[in-house]
Amino acid sequence: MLINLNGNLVKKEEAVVSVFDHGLLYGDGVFEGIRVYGGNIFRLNDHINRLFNSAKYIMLKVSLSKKEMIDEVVRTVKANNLRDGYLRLVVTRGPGDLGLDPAKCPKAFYFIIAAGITLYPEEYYEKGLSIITVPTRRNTSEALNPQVKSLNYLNNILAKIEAKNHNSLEAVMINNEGYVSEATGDNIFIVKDGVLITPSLHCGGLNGITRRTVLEIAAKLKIKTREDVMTRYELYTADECFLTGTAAKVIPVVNIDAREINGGKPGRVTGIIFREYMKLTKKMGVKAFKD
Ligand code: PXG
Repeated sequence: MLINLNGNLVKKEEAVVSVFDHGLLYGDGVFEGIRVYGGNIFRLNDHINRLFNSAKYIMLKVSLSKKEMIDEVVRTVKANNLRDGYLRLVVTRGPGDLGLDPAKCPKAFYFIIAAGITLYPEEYYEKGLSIITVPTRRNTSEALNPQVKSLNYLNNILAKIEAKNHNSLEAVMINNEGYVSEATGDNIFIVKDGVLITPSLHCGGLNGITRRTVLEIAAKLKIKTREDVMTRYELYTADECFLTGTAAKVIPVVNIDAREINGGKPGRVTGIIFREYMKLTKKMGVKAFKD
């Protein structure tokens, strides 16, 4: 496995970062999780745009242009001959003296890992997940905007821990107003009376690329969609529910806080969306290989 460390392809053992990197010391940095399907880097341009927006929000100057970053991602995929897998693209504030001030870090640092990832065991794509809502609230937009994919994921990690403490694989996070925002690393959708509904972005969910793709698929299939506020009531009384994310793809949810959804079985619309999504994964994006 070769890791791209600031433009140099190095062996895994040599891929190390400084203990003075503010990405490590303060979670000061941004990242993207990207998938490769059959040599196609799925929606790479969208990921790069989101990365640069996250960087802009935290006033982090990426040392490459968007185009150069895309080229580095492609180069890393090729060097690893990665036809199917997962990419983790990280930009940190870089090494600098101790102290919060980002001005202590003269130059941002980046690395790209090309590897595999499984978020949920395969069986759950067939039988669906049982999930719970947790006490930890999603960060408010005015504290740390959830649109920013920063290296500071403790808000989500705490929710994940709470879920696992209750033997649940995933948590639904509620915002401070009591509205559903998202899962810890996935967006959430429900189907109610034939309408596909997902929380509006101002409720505190990431503007997920899988979420966007699912909304586009629904539009194409003439399935009605709505982005709206949603409480636990809407979750509990949904006809279907599923989560979306780069790592998770589209995964059915069949139980929320001990309320069965669709009699405990993955729903029909969920299945349709999943299959359409999988078709698109090999089409939309940047092809890393010529064949
Ligand atoms: N919400 C949050 C908080 C996320 O981190 C999503 C939603 C889904 O967004 P995309 O663009 O992927 O549809 C994410 C993305 C991991 C991992 O390592 C997490 C994500 C993506 C890839 C890997 O757990 N989260």
